[in-house]
Amino acid sequence: MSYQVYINGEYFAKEDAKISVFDHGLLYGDGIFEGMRAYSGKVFRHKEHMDRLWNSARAIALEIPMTKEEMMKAVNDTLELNGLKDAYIRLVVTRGTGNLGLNPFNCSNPGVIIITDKIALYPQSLYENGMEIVTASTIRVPAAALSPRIKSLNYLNNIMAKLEAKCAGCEEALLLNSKGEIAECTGDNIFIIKDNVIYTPPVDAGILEGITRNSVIELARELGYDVQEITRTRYDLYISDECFLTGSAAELIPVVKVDGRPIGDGKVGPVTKTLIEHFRDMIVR
Ligand code: PXG
Repeated sequence: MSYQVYINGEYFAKEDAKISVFDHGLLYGDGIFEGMRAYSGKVFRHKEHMDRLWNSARAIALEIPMTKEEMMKAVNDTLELNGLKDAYIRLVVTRGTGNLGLNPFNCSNPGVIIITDKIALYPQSLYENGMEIVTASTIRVPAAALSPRIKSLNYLNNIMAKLEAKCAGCEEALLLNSKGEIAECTGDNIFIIKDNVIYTPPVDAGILEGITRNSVIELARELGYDVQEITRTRYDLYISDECFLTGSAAELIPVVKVDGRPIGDGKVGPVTKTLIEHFRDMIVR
């Protein structure tokens, strides 16, 4: 089905939504993005996504040509124009059109793109029965090379790991950092539960600070769980009772097998179930 896409203040039918081949977003992956969700017409953690986008922009010295308030309005207008209440929103800011050559200062006019669409989640069966993941041999790009906190258009690191997942017959892969510690999955953060304590890697492990991750930490603490943001290794994962992933697209999804080994008893655990239930209450579709 066709819908309208926002590009630099104008709307185009999906088929006609095009940008220049000289945009450095395409030529060099020079740009940033956000993936957001709307539930019942309201963007989930809208302000937090704007703050992260603006921080990503600042980190790559990219000036977003509008204010956060204007951007939020553009997102809401695009949702409304397309008659969407429950949706996935892809917000992209590119460096803009330049010439051949890396120099970002040769680019004029950063490009702002807003795509709103129905969301294709993982199959429902994975939410009920849990998913299987594998550890990728591709390590997460170290912060000293390119901070994973920047949600940049350079996703090849993640895509290399996603290829490993798909080749192993899985939907997701776990990336370790250069120290061999657990970082995150290709498009999701990871949580591990042992003896009723919930663990998730700290931002310093070299991860994207997920908006869903942060809201699940908050939610779990409100429910009285002990949540610890500390470094974990695969040892901790292999001996854990439960595991789940978080992301704007995936929401909360249980993991029941890693590297061919069952986690706990290989079934979706009680803490994960409780959190999924409360997360659903929080988002109110
Ligand atoms: N880690 C990485 C590397 C991500 O890209 C997350 C964690 C979760 O963050 P949020 O803020 O969404 O809770 C992400 C974001 C997709 C898709 O199409 C998903 C993401 C990024 C790009 C595409 O499934 N997840």
